[in-house]
Amino acid sequence: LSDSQKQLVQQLNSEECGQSHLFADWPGMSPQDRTAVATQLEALDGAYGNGGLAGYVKNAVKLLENSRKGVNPLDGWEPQVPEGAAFEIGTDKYKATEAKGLEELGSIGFVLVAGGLGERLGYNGIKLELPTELATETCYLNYYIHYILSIQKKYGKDGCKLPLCIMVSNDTRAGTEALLKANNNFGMEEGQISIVQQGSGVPALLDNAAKFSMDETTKMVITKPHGHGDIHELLYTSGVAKTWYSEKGIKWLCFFQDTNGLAFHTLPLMLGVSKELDLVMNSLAVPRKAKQAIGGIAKLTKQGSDEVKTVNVEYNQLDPLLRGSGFPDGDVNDKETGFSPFPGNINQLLFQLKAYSDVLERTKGIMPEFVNPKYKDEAKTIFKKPARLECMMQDFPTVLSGDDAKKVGFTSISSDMCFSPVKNATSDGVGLQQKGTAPGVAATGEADQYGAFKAIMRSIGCQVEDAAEETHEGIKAVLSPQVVLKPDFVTCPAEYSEVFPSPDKVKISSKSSLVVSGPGSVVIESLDLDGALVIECPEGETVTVKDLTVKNDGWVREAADAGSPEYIRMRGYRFVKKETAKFGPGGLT
Ligand code: GDU
Repeated sequence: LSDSQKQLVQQLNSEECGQSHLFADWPGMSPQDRTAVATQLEALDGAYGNGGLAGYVKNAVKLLENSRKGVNPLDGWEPQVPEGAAFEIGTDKYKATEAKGLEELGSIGFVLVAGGLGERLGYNGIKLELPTELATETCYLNYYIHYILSIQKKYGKDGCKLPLCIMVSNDTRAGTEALLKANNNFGMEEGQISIVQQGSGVPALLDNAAKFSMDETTKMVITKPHGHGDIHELLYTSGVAKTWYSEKGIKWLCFFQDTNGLAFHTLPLMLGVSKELDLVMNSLAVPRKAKQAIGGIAKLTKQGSDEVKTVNVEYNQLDPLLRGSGFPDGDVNDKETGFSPFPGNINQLLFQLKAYSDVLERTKGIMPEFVNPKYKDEAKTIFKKPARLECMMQDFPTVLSGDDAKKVGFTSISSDMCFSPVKNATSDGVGLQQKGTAPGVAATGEADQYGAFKAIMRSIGCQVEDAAEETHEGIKAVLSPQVVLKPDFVTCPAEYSEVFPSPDKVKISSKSSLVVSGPGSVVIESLDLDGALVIECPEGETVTVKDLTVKNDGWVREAADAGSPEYIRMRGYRFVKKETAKFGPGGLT
């Protein structure tokens, strides 16, 4: 062992750290096996920024003790519904705020958290490679990058490259890198993407003394993920936040998740709100159904003081907090609105980069942690399965201080405009849908993307019919017509009036499919569509659609079978493209 490894072993072996069980079998082990364990411990020690493994034990013992005693970290805080800005698509208020945000769109950096395994979804690959919808089969990573490149071209200063940082984990790194490589970074330049990796997790804990769980055969420590809150520490240690601010002229930071195909329609709106209200941190929020697995944003006031913070209360903590503070029914819907009074956090966050980066310099990006052990006994001394400390990225307001702590708010809009993740296995989604909660499955993620494009088109006056709901694998969704407007055609509602200058002359029937992409300039003046139409325009060219009527057999759906690929089986249907009209600079083909 190296000297540093010997020191670490000694430290962990000490009574204070209480990990001697890890080394009990060392006398009989080969030097190679011992080195392997010591190397793992050293890596875990280095990866835990909040004091190495000794710090981890100390923090865990404290949090486990609080959990055993039933101490609620939010005890003594009174929740209230916070103030924020709520919007509806198509209103003047929406347009005015979005217009303010558009001015900032060219100075934004993007952070994609994609280290999660997606256990609830049960998909075998990385989630970023999943198709967002079946009309074009564009995968999530392609969609995100294509969007960033499109706003860079439209709103960036000459030669600017809007940066993207992707947080991966041990589970997702290889898949993410392979996907980027196979597709030449989907058009981004090499230096434009930074990849940061979460540690390989933190030790799983067996008991209240924070004894590490160990694999009996290899004698290695068993680890579990530490949560998406790691992103802040990584943006600090990698220097990404600081470099983007000081060298790349980036002013805003947008955090988003791995499978939300509606992530960006409302980005300029959010930017407008941040600018107007001078928000250091702005969370995109949606009306939340009680008990839905999204946190509630709450304004908390410390009893007997004027200390106030606006923060996400995670879905498992909201009910006990409410019950303990004057809301005896806990997390329930408001009878009038049918929604929880607390806006739902969808973890799409927008920060002022300067303030954010300054906080990182002060805190090194360390987030508060929590532990959630499930106990077997009443005395709360035996765990059903090993626990671990976790942290969440939306907890950032807890490390803000002074004036910054007051500059936290949210932008709320109905979820069909901004949020439809693919997180759940179809069978679980069926149950959620029956309860009236968004199922978060592949089919609804797809339907909602078409739905958002259609809603924005309707908001400016286009005539877009909707077909009846279809049911596949027990999930109900409106899958037709399919409308996909690529970001090199339009990136946000403000642009729709430019590309549809006479919206009342655009008619799309319920059995239609419309896919429009640039990168050249496309304007749709008048169109009567009853079938499938794909409009494409190469760079430097122009396409004007005028007096065009298209009627054909279009695209239909057929049931998936056992031989279909996994991304099709999770939907239960596939597309059969019977007939497609194509329109380009030369007209109809
Ligand atoms: N992720 C990581 N590393 C991790 C865990 C997760 O990068 O260790 C990433 C995932 O890849 C994903 C994002 O973080 O992109 C969110 O992860 P989950 O989907 O597992 O998160 P949850 O559904 O548990 O909850 C989070 C927030 C909620 C709510 C919800 C909305 O904690 O408050 O906003 O997302 O989707």
